[in-house]
Parts: sequence; structure tokens; C-alpha cells
Amino acid sequence: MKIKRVRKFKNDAQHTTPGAIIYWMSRDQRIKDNWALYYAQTLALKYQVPLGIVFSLSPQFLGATIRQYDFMLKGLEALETTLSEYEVPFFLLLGEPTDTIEAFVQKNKVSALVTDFSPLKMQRHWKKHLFPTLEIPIYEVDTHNIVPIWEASEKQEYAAYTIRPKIHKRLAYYLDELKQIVPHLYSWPTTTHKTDWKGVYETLEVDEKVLPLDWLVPGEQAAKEVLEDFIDNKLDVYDKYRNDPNKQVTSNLSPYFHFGQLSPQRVALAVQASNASGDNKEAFLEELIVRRELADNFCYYNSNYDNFLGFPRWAQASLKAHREDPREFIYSKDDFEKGQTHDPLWNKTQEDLVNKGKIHGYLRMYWAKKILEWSRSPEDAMHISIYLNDKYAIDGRDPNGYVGIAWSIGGVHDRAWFNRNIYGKVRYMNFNGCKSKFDVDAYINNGTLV
Ligand code: FAD
Ligand code: FO1
Repeated sequence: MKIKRVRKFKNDAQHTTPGAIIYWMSRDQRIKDNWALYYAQTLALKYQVPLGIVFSLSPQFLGATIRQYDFMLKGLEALETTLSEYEVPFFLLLGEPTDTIEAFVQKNKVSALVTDFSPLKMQRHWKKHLFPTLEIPIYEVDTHNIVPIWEASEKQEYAAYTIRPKIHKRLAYYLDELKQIVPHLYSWPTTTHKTDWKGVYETLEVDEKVLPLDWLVPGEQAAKEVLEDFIDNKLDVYDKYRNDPNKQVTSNLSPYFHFGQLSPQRVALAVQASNASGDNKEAFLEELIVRRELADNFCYYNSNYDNFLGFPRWAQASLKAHREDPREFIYSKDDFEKGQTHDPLWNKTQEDLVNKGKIHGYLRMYWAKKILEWSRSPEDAMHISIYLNDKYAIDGRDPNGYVGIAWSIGGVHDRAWFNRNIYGKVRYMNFNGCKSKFDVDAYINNGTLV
């Protein structure tokens, strides 16, 4: 394993006690292909101590509903079952990590903690408050990005063209074969119990009206099957049809990435090894690696990733200059949420978001840009888009989501276009543009995700 994937907090903290080592799992909820878990076991074997996985379940999380919690919890339940083959117990702690982890560490005399990486503010807030309270070695492992975020670039990148060469330069080194944990040699010192999964649902304080999805199966095994199906049946036409919502050739892997049920590095290796043509591999790997890791880069280096202040200066200035432009249509959050606009294409995208939990990638841009066009201000548009995406999308509250919305509304990672009403210099999209790309009527009448 490449050691620069790991960052140590408190460089002076030493392994002084023979206590167990824990992996505090958050973003990367999988056993296979998980560098953080692998590193935790490497340490535990070195110090000849037990190993455990701890997950701290918040009763609410950034507007998530039962749709996303159910996907996550079903994945974790399957993970707990598989983990029993490894002599590594799984502990689901109820509450915010800032309340649960320290108590767990004290009670179990934990000797070191390993965790995964996320660029988002909530996880950073947890770590900022928790880590100073722990007197043990703490390691953070980036097992989500192929090139660890702190290795890819030391600053916020302007666009794909600036990060691409940096990532490509390091790819041969970091895109190596993944390593797996083995059954652990040292047993957890106290009796451990299986999680009461039914009881866990009762602790949640989330909206239960947004129902779980029935077309997408959660968990590592399902993720593997979706990947295989993509490679066997879709990758070969990915480049040609990925922007056509009627063809549905995109991978639908984003929910699995979001919850860490699948490793992007595994997907990159599998795609590279496939028989697909070079163009298709290249088009897919550009999205999977460059665009996805660019989104993490933006959120990591710009804490305004979810608001107007995160937009580039040219976009802020031109959106400000067009703030008072008359709007032909203005809709409230409620109108948008109910899909009650004058535009049947937009209403259909919103219907997909609400009912299927996912809008086709090409139409996600149209969806957010029209929210800008039909809102009172870009700030309102950001707020409404993030609210809707995070409430209904199965892959919501992800760096890709914040950046996709900021790209659409605020020109993040894009260039200035010519000036126009409301949008200023932010790139415009319209209904006729969609008509020239795909059969809009067919999508409105029959569009489906699978
Ligand atoms: P595929 O085309 O199969 O792509 C494979 C993988 O590449 C994706 O799973 C994703 O990890 C990555 N990828 C693809 N497109 C992008 C992109 N534009 N930026 C960064 N990474 C990309 N993505 C989310 O994961 N969660 C979101 O909440 C989300 N919200 C978005 C909102 C808007 C307004 C926009 C414009 C984009 C959003 N995206 C989001 C990015 C992108 O649309 C999705 O990642 C993609 O549609 C997921 O479907 P897929 O897995 O079938 O994609
Ligand atoms: N991470 C946690 O560590 N604990 C949680 O309770 C938790 C809930 C949750 C709900 C919805 C969701 O979309 C994500 C959630 N995550 C949780 C975090 C998630 O796994 C990712 O780390 C971040 O969203 C960053 O991508």
C-alpha cells in the first residue's frame, strides 16, 4: 500500500498500550478494496492486537431521508454479516461521532484509530472536535480517491484541464492492485453482540415519506453485480450514448460510490482490464477519475462549495449584474418540489428525482440550470437545488452533487460564456438544445432509469 495514502494526526502520538485498534468507518462502507481497513489491520497485526470496525450513526444527517438511510443501513447490515468471517467485530454506535467515539475509545482501551477521508464540512467538523480529545495515534486514509486528495494537488484547481495532468501523472503509481484483509489473529477482548437492525431504524429522526428505492439493491455484492452488468452490456456504447437519457447506458454506480460500497479504484481497474474499446474506456475513466476527484478537490479546498461565495469571481460578478433581470417565470421551492413548472421536460426530471431517486447525468445539468433561470436569485437557486438533490437523490450530499450544482448555477470549473439574461456569463442550456441531443418526447413519455 502506498504510504502517502495515510496521514497521521498528532505526529508525536505513540502506540503505547496493547489495546485494540479500531477503524472508524464513515465514507467508505465496505470490506473489500478498502485501504483504510487494510491499513488498520496492518497496524493491528504489527502490534498483535484485536481489530474492530466502528460506525457512528447520526439520527439525522444533512437532510437525508429514510430513502438514503435505508440504502446505507442495508449495506451495513450485509457488511456486518460478511465481517463475521474475519474475526473483526462491527460496532454500530448511536449518535454523533463527537459524542460516541471518544467514549468507545476510553471504554475499550483502544490503542489507535484509523478513519477514512471526506472533504465535506460535516466530517471535518467531527474530526476537528474529536481528534484533540483522543490521546492515541490517529490515521486518516484516503480510500475514496485513486490519487489521494493531498497528493493530487495542493490547491483548488480551476477546471478539469488543470487537474487532469496532475492526476494522470500520478495514476500509474496509485492505480495499483488492491489488497484485502484476512481473518484476524487476535480476538476482541470482550463479548460482542450483533446489531439490532430493526431497533436501529427506530432511533432515526428522518423524513419517512421519501420512500426507499426498489430498483437498486444496496450493498457490496449488489455493487459488484451492477459493475459487471455495466462492463458487459453498456461500456461499449458509453461514449456514444452517455448523454442520451433514452439509452440509459451510464453505470448507475454513483450511489455505491457515495456510500463507499464500491471502490472507484476497483472500477477503474476492471474497466481498464475489460474488452471495451479505447474511446469508451477513456470517456468513462475521465468521469470516474478526473471529474470525480476534481469534485473532491473543490470541496476540500473551498469551504463555500455549497453557496454563492464558492463561485469563481467572474461568475459572481456577472450573476450579480443580472440579479434584477426580469424573470418570465418564478417558481417557489414548493412548485419545484411538486414538479409544477410550465416545462414538461423539467417536470419529468423532477418526477425521476422524486420517484426514482436519480436523474440522468445529462439532464441533471438542465434541471439545475432551469432552477437558476426560474428562481428569484442565484442564492435561492443554490438553496433549492441542494435541498431537492439532498432530499431525493440516492447519491445526494456528495462532493459530486455540490460541484455539479455549483457548475450549473455558478460556473464552477467552467469558463465564461457570452452574456445573457439572468445567467450572465454562466453557460446556458435550453429545451431546444436538448431536442438536438435526444428524443425529448420519448423521454417525457417513457423515460426510465433501468
Ligand atoms: P456514469 O456516467 O456512469 O459515471 C461514472 C461515475 O463517474 C459516476 O458514478 C461518478 O462518480 C463519476 N461522474 C460522472 N459524472 C460526473 C460529474 N459530472 N462530476 C463528477 N463525477 C462524475 N453525482 C453524484 O454522485 N451525486 C450527486 O448528488 C450529484 N448531483 C449532481 C447534480 C447536478 C446538478 C449535476 C450537474 C451533476 C450531479 N452529479 C452528482 C454528477 C453526475 O451527474 C453523476 O455522478 C452521475 O449522473 C451519476 O450517474 P452514473 O453513476 O450513472 O454516472
Ligand atoms: N456517515 C456517518 O459516518 N454516519 C452517518 O450516520 C451517516 C449518515 C448518512 C446519511 C446519508 C448519507 O447520504 C450519508 C451519510 N453518511 C454518514 C456519510 C457518507 O457516508 C459520506 O461520508 C458523506 O456523505 C461524504 O460523501
